[in-house]
Amino acid sequence: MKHLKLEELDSQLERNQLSGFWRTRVPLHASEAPYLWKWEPLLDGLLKASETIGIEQAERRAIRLVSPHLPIKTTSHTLQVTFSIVNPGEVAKAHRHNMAAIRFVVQGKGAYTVVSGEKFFMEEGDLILTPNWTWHDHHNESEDPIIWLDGLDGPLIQSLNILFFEDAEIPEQPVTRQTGESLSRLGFARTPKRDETHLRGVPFRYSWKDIYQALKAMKEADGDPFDGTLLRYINPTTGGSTYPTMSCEVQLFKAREATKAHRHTSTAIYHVFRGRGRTKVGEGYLEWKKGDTFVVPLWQWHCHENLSNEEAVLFSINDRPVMESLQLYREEAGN
Ligand code: GTQ
Ligand code: FE2
Repeated sequence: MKHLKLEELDSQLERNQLSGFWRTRVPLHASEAPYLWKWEPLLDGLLKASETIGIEQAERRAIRLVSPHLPIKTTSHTLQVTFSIVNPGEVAKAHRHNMAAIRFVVQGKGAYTVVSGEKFFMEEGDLILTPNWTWHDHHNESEDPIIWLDGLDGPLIQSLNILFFEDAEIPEQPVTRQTGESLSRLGFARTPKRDETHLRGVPFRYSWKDIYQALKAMKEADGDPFDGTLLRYINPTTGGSTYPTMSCEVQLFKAREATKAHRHTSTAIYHVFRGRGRTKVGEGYLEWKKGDTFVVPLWQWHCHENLSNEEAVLFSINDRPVMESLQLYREEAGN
């Protein structure tokens, strides 16, 4: 038998859409650099956009946080954070998509989002859920602009090539439920009726007043050595994570509190709701204060420190539910 040269073999395989394992190696996990977006240029951009871009001109008047360390324009490889501004009198028209989204209110009050026929009013610090495939439109009938953080599992959904999106036929969906109905129906007790769509997460509002009261009450107990006083926003119908793709969390650090380092296979994006401090990621520090947003990529050692004598509060979203459901979640404590 004629001895085939390696190059000839490779090109013969290539012509037939085949590839020998000796040619390429599958890339292993590559550690990714963290990044922090400061509040001032973001706020400036939002205020300028609110003057120059009509709400009808863009689907949403939102500004994306783009990591310089990723091949696509997104905040992390699984999660996206954008900030939206809605002026008094404006309506951001109804649509739905199979990305799950959250709104965390940063500035303003009295606006509302309609999700699946229910109005959810927005005050600073409130968290409002629009689960995958729920209709949602935003309204501002207050006197002042409102700004909120949008968190989405968009990059994950895109990477699975399963992103679907629909505009509603009418710009404002009809309001068919009482305000507060979801809290009454799901927040305290539940009938045993099964509705599989609840597994995707439920339209819901977690009021800052209630969350802050819970944080205050917990603060007296010992905090977590890695996370301070931390709350997870659970799906009230399952007791599980906010969404199957995303967990929302909030944590409080007491004056000068410093946490121990750990690392895990989930990626988190943090928004500074109150206070100032720093987070050590790998060998570097991200210095943060109110309004800043930062990403801690997976498997990076990190620890937090409150640098003031006031309390500090971080709101965050992460993809831990994805890693857990795929049996890929792993965590290590530092020294
Ligand atoms: O408000 O519905 O920032 O669908 C990105 C996609 C906001 C929204 C974003 C969205 C929305
Ligand atoms: Fe949306």
